[in-house]
Amino acid sequence: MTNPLYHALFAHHEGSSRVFLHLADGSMTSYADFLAMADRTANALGALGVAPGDRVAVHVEKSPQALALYAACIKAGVVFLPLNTAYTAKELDYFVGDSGAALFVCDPSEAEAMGPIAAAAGAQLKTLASDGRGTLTDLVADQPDHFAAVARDGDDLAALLYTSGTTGRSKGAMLTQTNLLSNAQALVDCWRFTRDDVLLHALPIFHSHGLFVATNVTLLAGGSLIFLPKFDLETVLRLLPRATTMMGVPTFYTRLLDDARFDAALSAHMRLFVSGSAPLLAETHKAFEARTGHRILERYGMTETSMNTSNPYDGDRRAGTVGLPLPGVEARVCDPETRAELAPGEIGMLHVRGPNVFKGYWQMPEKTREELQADGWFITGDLARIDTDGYITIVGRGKDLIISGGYNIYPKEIEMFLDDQPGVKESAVVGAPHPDFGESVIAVLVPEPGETLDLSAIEAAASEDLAGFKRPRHVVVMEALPRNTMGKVQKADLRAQFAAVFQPKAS
Ligand code: MLC
Ligand code: AMP
Repeated sequence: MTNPLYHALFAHHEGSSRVFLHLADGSMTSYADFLAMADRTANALGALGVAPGDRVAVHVEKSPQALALYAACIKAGVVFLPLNTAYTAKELDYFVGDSGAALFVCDPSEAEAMGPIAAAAGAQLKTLASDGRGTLTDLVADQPDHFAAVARDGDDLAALLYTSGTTGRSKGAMLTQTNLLSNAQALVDCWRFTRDDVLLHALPIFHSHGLFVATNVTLLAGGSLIFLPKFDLETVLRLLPRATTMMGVPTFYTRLLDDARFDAALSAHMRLFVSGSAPLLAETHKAFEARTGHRILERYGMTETSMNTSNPYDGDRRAGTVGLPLPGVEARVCDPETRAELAPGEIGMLHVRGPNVFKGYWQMPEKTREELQADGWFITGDLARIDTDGYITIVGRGKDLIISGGYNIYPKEIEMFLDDQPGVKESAVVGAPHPDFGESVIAVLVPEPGETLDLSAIEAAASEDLAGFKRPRHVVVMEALPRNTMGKVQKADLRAQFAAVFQPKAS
């Protein structure tokens, strides 16, 4: 009987009085207390009839209890399905239904709205608030402190993470115990994590970066987390002196650099800053080094693969590159059409293979076959170049995708929504450089002949249906979209036309 992921991440902390979580208010949670909470939560899952292999959909704010639910799912062999807190009821309806979740845990404030969604999917509904209260917690409180780990194979699912797609329909990436464990092991090694590390954790825990990278790495190494509800500049500046490491999306680093209080003295004791989820501009890398003396370590990953490449801990952290493949991970650049491997220095589609690569898309065998080849190579959708010394540079995207503040936005999904709005004949959605979010969303709308669009009604509908981070930040009405002779919309033209929309105006 074994459960490799539970054993590697959690079992060695059982009974340990060492601190695992430092909260913003100064309170702390020991490993022993955290694991007792996880065991009670696992018993609560059992009491609800949630069985190994079942999915638990989780739409809650970041809290120690929410993290304990993750640990409980791993221990109980239940598939953890975290959902972005920004998702609207309409978006959640799809995820809960598609995953066939046995249990849906949501914030108490949304319980009424989520009732019909859970009922339609045949899921039980429980609540958990950011302060740890809720109907799930009430049930957890009555449970015994011990739960025996459920046996799992490395190939069993540990988590299901939805990622949007170019067709507009989200796909559930199935991540196994081995996927998560092999990646955490590689990162602990490469980034030299130890039990002395204190990681400033301001990322959400519903995505790969905050959950599988920052949290799993810390658990495996036995360090602790300064566990913040979100990235709040004042809190980060206040608590940074207590940390040894930090992980973030590029927006974290540009926001820090925008504040003069962030200087060499404040980060003198830090050993590592890691960036990922979106391109870190070389100029940010350089400005960071000039201000603090630290060279940010940039790595590259995806929901489907966790982390693939990293700049080296020792050696050249090359600005503008994502470094070298992690141990056990292979990377190659191929012709997007023929899939023939290209020579070093040539730009093409990046493929990766290794124990980190997911098992496939939930109940989408065809989609899985399109992107995950039978020989294990996964087609990332990112355009890259591999230099002769092995360094990889992501030069663009072969997929139509906007990354805003580390969140992925697929234009197709927004276009499908906009095309359905009254008076809209067609639409095109493109990204443009944004000083805070890296990129942000522009919508171009074409009205039906003779129609005048009610933009405020469209905006109101968007706030009902689309998560806030996906909503267009700039809307333009045009008589027609630019098309080539084949009739294909020329998004590159639109991107060029609106490239400066979010840039600060010269005074
Ligand atoms: C929030 N808002 C955003 C946004 N985040 N808009 C665009 N892009 C974003 N990323 C909007 C909200 O809808 C709201 O709009 C307003 O900003 C204020 O919300 P907030 O929650 O107070 O925002 P803020 O705290 O400023 O959040 C920005 C952020 C956050 C960058 C700190 O988005 C964040 O933590 N991003 C990290 C994402 C992440 O973890 N990605 C990893 C994916 S895994 P309004 O209109 O309602 O006022 C992955 C694999 C890998 O990619 O390689 O790691
Ligand atoms: P997600 O689907 O949210 O996991 O996002 C994965 C995508 O984020 C990748 O396919 C890349 O396009 C992008 N990404 C992640 N890390 C980096 C990075 N360091 N540089 C450039 N793009 C990145």
